[in-house]
Amino acid sequence: MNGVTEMSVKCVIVGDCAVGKTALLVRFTSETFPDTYKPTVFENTGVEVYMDGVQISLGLWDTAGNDNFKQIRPRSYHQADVVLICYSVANPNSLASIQRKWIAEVRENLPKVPVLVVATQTDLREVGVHRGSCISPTEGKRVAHEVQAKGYLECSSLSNRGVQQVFEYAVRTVFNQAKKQARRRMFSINQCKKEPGYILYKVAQQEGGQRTAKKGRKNPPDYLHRSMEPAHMGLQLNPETLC
Ligand SMILES: Nc1nc2c(ncn2[C@@H]2O[C@H](COP(=O)(O)OP(=O)(O)O)[C@@H](O)[C@H]2O)c(=O)[nH]1
Ligand SMILES: [Mg+2]
Repeated sequence: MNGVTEMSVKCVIVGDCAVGKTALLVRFTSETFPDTYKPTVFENTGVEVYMDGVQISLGLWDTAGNDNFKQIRPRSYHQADVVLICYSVANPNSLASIQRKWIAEVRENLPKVPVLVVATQTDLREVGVHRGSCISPTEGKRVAHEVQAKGYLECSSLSNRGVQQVFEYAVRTVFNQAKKQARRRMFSINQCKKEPGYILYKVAQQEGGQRTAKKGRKNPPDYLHRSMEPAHMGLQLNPETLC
């Protein structure tokens, strides 16, 4: 390999409560679907991935959507490279929240960082009580366009559709941004191939296809390990108000 071939990408995931943010991250990082609902306060994890021959430490920052955690979220936004704003196709309020709340909060903290709008729980278009009343891709794309998102993706963590593509798109977006701005803490952008036919490999898959959590986390940088417990922040938390 010539020159620098590593970079780090910090990806933050936000959106209303229960739209499936945590399930999306769990599906991507461990290739399972969490079968119990566990409210998120503030968590981050990291995976090593490859794209276009560049090794990427992809930091994934989960957040709690509840407004009780508004004061915590700026810590998640700090130095983010890309933000995923999620809504559930079965929950119109969660789509409205993107325009009413999320884009303003993200822009206040990260005026220039690329944002992607991610539609979750798309399996509910086909089964269950919401079938027939779910939000269409056209409507989701319209909102993404209005908030000037860099992209619109759809996925289902339950049926494992579109999940990998969400993170490929996120990393590619950061690549493109880095190429354009030739900026900060990254790497020699000349190492980045120009053709769009990128492929994102997790290290686990690159190294022989055995899926173990360990293989997917090869020496992530420090910040990927850091976990911020609410107790450390002097916050009084009521478990019933978490999401
Ligand atoms: N049908 C369906 N349910 C999902 C999907 N993703 C998450 N859920 C469910 O939605 C609820 C909230 O998920 P969670 O990931 O905790 O949402 P968060 O609050 O946004 O992190 C849980 O009961 C999940 O089982 C999905 O892709 N399809
Ligand atoms: Mg969560």
